[in-house]
Amino acid sequence: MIKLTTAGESHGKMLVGILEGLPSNLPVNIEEIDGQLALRQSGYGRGGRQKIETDRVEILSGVRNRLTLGSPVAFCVKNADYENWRPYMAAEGADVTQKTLTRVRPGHADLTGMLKYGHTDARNVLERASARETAVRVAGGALAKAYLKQLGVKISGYVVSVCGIKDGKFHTFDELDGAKSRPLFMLDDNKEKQAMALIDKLKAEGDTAGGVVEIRVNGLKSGFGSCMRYADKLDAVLCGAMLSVQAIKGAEVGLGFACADLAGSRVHDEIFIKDGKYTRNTNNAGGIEGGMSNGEEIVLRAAMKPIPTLMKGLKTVDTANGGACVAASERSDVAAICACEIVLESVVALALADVVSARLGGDNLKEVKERYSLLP
Ligand code: EPS
Repeated sequence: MIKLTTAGESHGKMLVGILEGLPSNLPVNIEEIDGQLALRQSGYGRGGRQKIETDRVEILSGVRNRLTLGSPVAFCVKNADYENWRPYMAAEGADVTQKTLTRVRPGHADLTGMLKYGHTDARNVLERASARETAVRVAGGALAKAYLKQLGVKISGYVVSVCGIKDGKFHTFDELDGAKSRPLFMLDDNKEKQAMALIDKLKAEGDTAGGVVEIRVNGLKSGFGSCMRYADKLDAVLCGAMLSVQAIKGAEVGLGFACADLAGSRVHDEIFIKDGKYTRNTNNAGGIEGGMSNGEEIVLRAAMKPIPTLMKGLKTVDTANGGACVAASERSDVAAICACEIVLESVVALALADVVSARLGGDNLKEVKERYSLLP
């Protein structure tokens, strides 16, 4: 079992992760983790906070001389903004009469969290609900990717659409890498320019945008997941992981929602045999049949809602006095779809690493690789 636990508030001292279950002797490349963290901070449409932060991972335990020990890997990503927030956030004593938020934002965790946890200040909710938490999921995800890479399993993706501006083309797995050097991680130059212009317009209007991200898993052998236990169905596990990411409201596999509108003959991938190997000419199933990987590329898509902090503010209620008002906003990202893409790759890597290790077991990397190599 490979499991990540995270802790930390957006303007607290740091974010912390503990990743349990990695085998020993897995090479750990800190520069690679930092590279993923930098990608998570990149992308057109980000707000002022990213100018303050330069995220770096610090490994606290579980790794010696760039190799895992088999013990839990603990790590942190510090919040540079904590220096500005220490007087209001410090555990040892803070002024909680300042930086309060009661003009609760529609679409954020503010109101529901206040009611659930018994707070009169949404600050106590939003600090943890913030997508800042995803920084340590990306650090953990980089370790999960390193584990999967040892088995020849690679994860990549790109931004399919931003606020309805959609790249309708198919891209091969090898083409996806090119997305990371582009301003919106889109592969269609023309659509990306249109999306950037739309982000500029929304920014001027004090509004925000979401989008759709596609994640692909390449090189996974068949048989991961289960058709026997519903909770272990690979599609449920991977979509659940994606839906755990802040702002994700939809998830699909392969043709996804589109398959509901088509006849069976246009949906199911016919099976052939070539040189003694089963093949398919299409991949509408997105690499998962009966809750198990079928050896084809896994194709996942997730929909990110627009960020709920709008500079123009939506109508809401001030919980301090019950009066109608405009929701709070100090600064906001207009779009964080690139960050979302990296985070989705990371959570898919973490969930898949867990599925793989549940099937293979193995205390050291050699054992894991030998067991994987024995699978058909
Ligand atoms: C977030 C609000 C913004 C984002 C933040 C998520 O932060 P702030 O309130 O400091 O301006 O920038 O995301 C990050 C800090 C990050 O690193 O991704 C929210 O409310 O969810």
